[in-house]
Amino acid sequence: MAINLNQVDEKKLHKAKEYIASLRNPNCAEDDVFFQAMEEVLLSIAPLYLSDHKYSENSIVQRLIKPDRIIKFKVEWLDRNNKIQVNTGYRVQFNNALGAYKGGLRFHPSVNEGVLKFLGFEQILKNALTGLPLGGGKGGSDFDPKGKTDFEVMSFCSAFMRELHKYIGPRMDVPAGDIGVGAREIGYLYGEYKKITSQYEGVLTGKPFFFGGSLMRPQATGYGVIYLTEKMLELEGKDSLEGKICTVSGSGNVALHAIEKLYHIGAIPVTCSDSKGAIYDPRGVDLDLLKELKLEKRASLEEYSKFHKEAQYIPVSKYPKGGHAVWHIECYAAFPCATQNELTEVDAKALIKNGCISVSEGANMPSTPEAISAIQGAGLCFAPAKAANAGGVAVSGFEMSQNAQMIRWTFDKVEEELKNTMVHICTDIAQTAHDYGVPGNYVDGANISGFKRVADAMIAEGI
Ligand code: NDP
Ligand code: 2IT
Repeated sequence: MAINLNQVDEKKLHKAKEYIASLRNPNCAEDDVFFQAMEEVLLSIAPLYLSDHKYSENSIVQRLIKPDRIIKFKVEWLDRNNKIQVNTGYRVQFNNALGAYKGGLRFHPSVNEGVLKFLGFEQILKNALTGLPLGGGKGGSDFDPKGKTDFEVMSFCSAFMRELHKYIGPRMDVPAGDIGVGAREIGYLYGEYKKITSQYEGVLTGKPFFFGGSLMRPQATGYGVIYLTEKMLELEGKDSLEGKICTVSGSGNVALHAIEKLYHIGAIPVTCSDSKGAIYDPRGVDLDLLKELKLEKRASLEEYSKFHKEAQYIPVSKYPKGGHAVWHIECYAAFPCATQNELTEVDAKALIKNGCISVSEGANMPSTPEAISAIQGAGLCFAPAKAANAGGVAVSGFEMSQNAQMIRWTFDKVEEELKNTMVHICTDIAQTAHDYGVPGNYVDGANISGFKRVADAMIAEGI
């Protein structure tokens, strides 16, 4: 049943908004990001929820916003001096209405329960949008891989898996990578899982290719963002990215592959960033150098300007007040690919003023609510994370299929399926936005489409 989101009883909507606001826990700052993610979704779906009573009759909102369980554990590991170190590990198993819990692991000092609840909640709807049988979850640790030796990372990963293995399985919960967790970490985690269980099974995705990983999984998220953006621009009657200046933030897995795909299609990505600063290279960033610095040497971006004198390095201390340097550079399209809340209202206004026409979220929730409002208010195209970055988890789903069947897809096959998936997600959310009376609003389109799939499954499965 499609309803016009603009024609819902104002009084009921007001009450719904009061209920949503009451979900914020003022005594727990950690939960702010979780509330931010939840509020956006609940505001999008409120008119649908109020009009189609099956959702309230089945208490869907109350059930959807509570994780099935949060597993929290101590991780004790040995550092290079044989000293015992202690971190906290987590797995948030949020919702498995559509399939096994699925979502990445983040290793970063900022990880806490609130961050993982926000990521797990987003993951439920993102995974639903892929059309694959995947539930939503997320996990990780406050462990910081930066500055650690390979041996220390291995020691930590083994200790982490010694506890996590009790709660995961190829039909139960399948973790993958996220910030601070790439092929190296997945390799160590998988090795330990196999030692403990003696099972060769697809319990993790993002594995290196030679022991069961899917071709293209490293590229999938970044490439997927660009495929979806190209489709969105086509649907919205805008010029393609070919020949256009683009700005990208981050310099990790997602950012590097978004930059790579931008080059493939003839666009000119001129920026990237890390947690210490940003690079602006007006001729287009040097991707080979970036890969060497970030993937091989794990160095700071400051090194980049030693090789390219004409490039500008802007340290975080020089960023505009309340903003981020990358978004103040003129561009046709912008791609935030680093972390949450890295694109503020100040940044959004700069993008709009400089003539940017499109923003696509490669990272999870990189734009603040105020930034999204400004971007949509000014009529820019806006592709929300749960749609734009779904290519990573989609190829993880393909990896699970390949592992279950003991087969390997070719690079071309994975790429074709990824492209189809991203185009399908884009047309689906555009159509949903249209059907519900908010054409061009890809945020509402994604939230409603994902919500309906999960909620309908929850209703069909009962309690
Ligand atoms: P990586 O660890 O490979 O890279 C993260 C990048 O973001 C680095 O450049 C890092 O800089 C920067 N960064 C991390 N935290 C901060 C911070 N607090 N402030 C400023 N910069 C920061 O991670 P990914 O590329 O995998 O992930 C990037 C984003 O994409 C995340 O939001 C993640 O959740 C999302 N994502 C990832 C997917 C995947 O398949 N990997 C799939 C879908 C979404 P530095 O090196 O200095 O730390
Ligand atoms: O945020 C994400 O979608 C990911 N980090 C990837 C999850 C996955 O299971 O591949």
